[in-house]
Amino acid sequence: MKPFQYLLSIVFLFAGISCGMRNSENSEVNPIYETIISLPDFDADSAYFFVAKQLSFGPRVPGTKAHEQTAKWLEQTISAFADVVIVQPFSARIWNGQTRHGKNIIASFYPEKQSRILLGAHWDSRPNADHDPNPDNWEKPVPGANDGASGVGVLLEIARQLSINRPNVGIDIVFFDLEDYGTPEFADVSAKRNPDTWALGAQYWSQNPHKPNYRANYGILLDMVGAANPRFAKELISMHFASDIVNKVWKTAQTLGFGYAFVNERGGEILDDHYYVNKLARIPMINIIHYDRQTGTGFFPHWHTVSDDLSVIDKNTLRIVGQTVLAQIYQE
Ligand code: AHN
Ligand code: ZN
Repeated sequence: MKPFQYLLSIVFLFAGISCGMRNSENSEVNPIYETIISLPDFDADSAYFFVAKQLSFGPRVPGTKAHEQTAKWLEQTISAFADVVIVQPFSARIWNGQTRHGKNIIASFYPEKQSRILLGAHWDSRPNADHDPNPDNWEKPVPGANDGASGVGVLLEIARQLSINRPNVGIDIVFFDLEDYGTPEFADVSAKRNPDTWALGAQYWSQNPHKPNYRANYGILLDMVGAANPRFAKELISMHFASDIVNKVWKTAQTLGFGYAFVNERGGEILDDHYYVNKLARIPMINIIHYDRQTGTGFFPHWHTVSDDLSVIDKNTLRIVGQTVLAQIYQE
């Protein structure tokens, strides 16, 4: 894996000089007119490998051996890239009153820097494929290739890039656990009334950050960022708490040529890890999440089915999301 670099040149053209740059004798361009930002090249093959590796353990359902093995591998892998890694164990009550044990995994880069960006994704997979067209599959786990592993895969590749190229800001990557243990569709109505059964790891971290008084300028959550034909509309909880960040990140994506996916449209209101980070930790965090009204569920076609496996992953989708987040980080 070569640390490819390319230059993103943003040339500010001012009225009056826009037609005057062809003069060969007087060809020195005033450097203030040209900002050159060196932008690392996101490696989608590397991100894809990280997604495939997560799936190789089996569904990362809390309480299973696959979950335990994945936690170990995640900690090991990100430790090779980060300055500090903290594993945060916690217990949480799930929708039916039972207890589950989870682990948030937090990796910090340049921990001495005051100015910080928080990146997140959930690493657990859902125990119930309750949106599968076949009811026999509702009690089966979701492989969670797009729903979970895609965001983690993109962030692991970003972690690798951060170990090679030093940004101006500090970065914290949080892999949230127990995002996807929310009340299943087949539960009775009274159980479904409690919205706080989702994002249990993010709820815990937001009330117990890995560092006391932890602050970040803003956060970006990645959820379902690996399926084909991606459509990232501006999610409404993100717009409520951090519209300036949403608009900034979408503009970055559009500048890179990814406007076909990062559309200037309002999405749904999606209760996800970022909601609790905004509400409880009071850190403005946005969610980049595949949202598509056409599919019925609002999400990608295989959402919460047994078919959310490696075959749904599109390397180009991983690339455009990863490159967008990298561009945002290295512009700060
Ligand atoms: C709800 O369905 C309430 N929230 C979706 C959050 C989610 C589930 N993200 C991935 N899986
Ligand atoms: Zn899910």
